Amino acid sequence: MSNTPFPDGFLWGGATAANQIEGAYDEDGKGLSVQDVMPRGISGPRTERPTPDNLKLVGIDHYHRYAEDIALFAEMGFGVYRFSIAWSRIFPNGDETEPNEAGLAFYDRVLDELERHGIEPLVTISHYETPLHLAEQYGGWTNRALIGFYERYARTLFERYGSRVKYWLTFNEINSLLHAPFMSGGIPIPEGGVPTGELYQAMHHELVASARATRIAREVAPAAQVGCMVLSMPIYPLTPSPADAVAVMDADHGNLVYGDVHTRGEYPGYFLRRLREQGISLDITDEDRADLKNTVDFVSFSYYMSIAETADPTKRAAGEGNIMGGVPNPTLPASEWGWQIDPVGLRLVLNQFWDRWQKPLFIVENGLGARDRLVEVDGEKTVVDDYRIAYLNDHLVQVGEALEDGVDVLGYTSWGCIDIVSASTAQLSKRYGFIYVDRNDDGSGTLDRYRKKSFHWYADVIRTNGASL
Ligand code: BGP
Repeated sequence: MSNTPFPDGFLWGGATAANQIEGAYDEDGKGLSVQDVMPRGISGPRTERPTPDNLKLVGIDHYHRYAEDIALFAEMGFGVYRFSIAWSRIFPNGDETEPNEAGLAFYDRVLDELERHGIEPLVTISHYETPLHLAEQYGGWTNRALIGFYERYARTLFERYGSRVKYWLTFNEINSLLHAPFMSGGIPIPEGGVPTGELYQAMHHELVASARATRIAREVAPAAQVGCMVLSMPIYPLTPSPADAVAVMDADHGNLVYGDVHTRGEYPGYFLRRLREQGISLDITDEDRADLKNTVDFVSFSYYMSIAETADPTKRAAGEGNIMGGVPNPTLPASEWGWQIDPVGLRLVLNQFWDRWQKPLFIVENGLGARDRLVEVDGEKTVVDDYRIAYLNDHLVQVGEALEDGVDVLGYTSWGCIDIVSASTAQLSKRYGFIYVDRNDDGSGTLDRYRKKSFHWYADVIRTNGASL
């Protein structure tokens, strides 16, 4: 009996996103993305064009330091590394017919380094990085034309990298679109907000695009495993009243419909009722319905926190900067940003997704954002991040419980395996990494990298395949 529930071949690693790590926002022909005009993340207004206070313009300069960073990931023993390809590096405006070769060549170099170190790539095709031109000229994903642009982009990636990349994710947190239309769907937000019907139509376009990419992958890169990626958040009833249980079911349905469509190939009845009750009729063609039948090989998700729900909306509040609202759970502690810490919730959501979809699962984001302090220990600069070790250890123990429950889990990529710019706050002070990066919210710093205490802890976890937890 091995002394760990983690199976041989379990994929241990870390995750990042192009817009939060690379910088070089206009280098080698890259076009602007919606992120380049979001200097405050989802916590503040967009700007017309990039402003110097937008930390993502430089990020942590991974565009030039990728070899050094990947060598550090290899030092921890990563078996897999999740990263996104910046759509506007490949198609600067998004609607061109020919790709930007310099953009493609950059990711060739990243894949070369990963191969050198024997690290499996896990590629996110679209991670909140819609080309700004598609947002401004077409209205983002509310426009059906984006399906064709995304198809061309995905086909280009599968043709170029299909023999080197096995694991693909179509959209990052595809279920965030209704909550963050500009960041997630490239949808410009007018004064009165985006009409709900247009948001649901945009959601439909993304689901069709995801399914078409899955079909293209099967044609062009037969060895590829294509997954959807959703933001998971277990929802507990604030009281045992049936009304609160119904409130939980309704909130859960708002999240689960994306995984349902990706695994069943059609819209579930509860979703069609939701549209009917709001008087929304979607433009769904017969071709769309056929496309949606191209279901995924696995389901991946991010997990940070759980939330409570109640039939009494006056009790609603949300953690600062998190995409999904909800009601604070009085039984749980919270991070500095109000994200409630619930390791057991990860076991619950693994069981819920496995029971519901019976598809292999991949945890592609989990981590603790914190204000780390760089100190010197035995002459070395480091961060004594026992709080992050505790958070990750507790969550990984629960992954082990879910494996004992019989859940099929492919792997785990901790979010922000190196300090990068936060999506919600667009700051660097909300740090997640096993590696500290010397860059501050005012843009100052040397960009030097330093191993935190968690760097060595995680290397042990990987070396022992979880036995050291
Ligand atoms: C998820 C995004 C990631 C990452 C993560 C942490 O929603 O997929 O891009 O940013 O949130 O959130 P934050 O960076 O806002 O702390």
